[in-house]
Amino acid sequence: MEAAVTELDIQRLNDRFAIPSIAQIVPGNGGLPKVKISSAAASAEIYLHGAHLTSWIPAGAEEVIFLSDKAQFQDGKAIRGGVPVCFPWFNAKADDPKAPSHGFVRTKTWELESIIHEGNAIAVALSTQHDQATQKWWPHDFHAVHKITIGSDLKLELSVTNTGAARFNFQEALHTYYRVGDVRQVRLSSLDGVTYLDNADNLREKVQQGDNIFTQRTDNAYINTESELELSDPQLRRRILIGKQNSKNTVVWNPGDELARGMADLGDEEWQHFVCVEAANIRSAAITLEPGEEHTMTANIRLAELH
Ligand code: TA6
Repeated sequence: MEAAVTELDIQRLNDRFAIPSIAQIVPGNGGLPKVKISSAAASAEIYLHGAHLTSWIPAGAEEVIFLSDKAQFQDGKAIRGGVPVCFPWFNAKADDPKAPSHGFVRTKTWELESIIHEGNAIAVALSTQHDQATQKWWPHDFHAVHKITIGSDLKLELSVTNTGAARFNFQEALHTYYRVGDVRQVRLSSLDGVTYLDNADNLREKVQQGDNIFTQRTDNAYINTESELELSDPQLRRRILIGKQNSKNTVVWNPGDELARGMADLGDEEWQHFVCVEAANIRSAAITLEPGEEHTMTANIRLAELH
């Protein structure tokens, strides 16, 4: 159990990192500390819990990131929505069904490392590393940095370094929840022709036919694709362009009506207002790091007018 963060802790964080009238650390939901950014280019919120971005609003635009009204903000729980950081495994841990889904870093409190101007953007870096609790699940020494660059575009960079004496493999995902008007009206292109494993159909291998549309539960892990995708949203009258680097997989998820009803931290109708498009390296694309090696996966997100 991690100690609660006190007002004094928050004051000390602000003494070190705040940028007057642009970036400050404040108590968020559940009293969890969050970095609140409000610049000319955009506003955003990032919890130290899981280094979890929960909001990004470019100037002149509407919220781009979905956050469940029933999201839980407490130690040991993953926040439903935003950008969960999945590491060092994806979904259930293959050799331990009791292990936390999507790994353990999304429920850890990360250290704030820096908040700096980068052009017209603000870059927030948070880090975490192995400890006794993580080594219970995964016996490796690692250091991870999540650098989030908030501007008229959004950049997410997840860097992992092997700080131990032995090679390790890991899986990762930036499990981004994009806010949409009505998921049944959006189209995601272009994964046309890309092979995927359908997690809603016993991981059967299939090939994407045309654009993704969302009329039922979708849980697809696309293999060997580095394409930039476009999420067209007629109701919010915008496109979200989703690029990535050093990521071989893209995961596309929406629970649909039935699965959503069983999720305590998601409102019954909220499944209609998001789709997850995730830069990832999972399964056969898991990353191997020799001692001292580092790997960075990046997601680049920007808005565009509807065609
Ligand atoms: O990204 C798709 C997925 O792996 C789905 O299978 C579903 O489990 C989703 O992630 C949410 O996982 P969570 O552990 O956050 O409930």
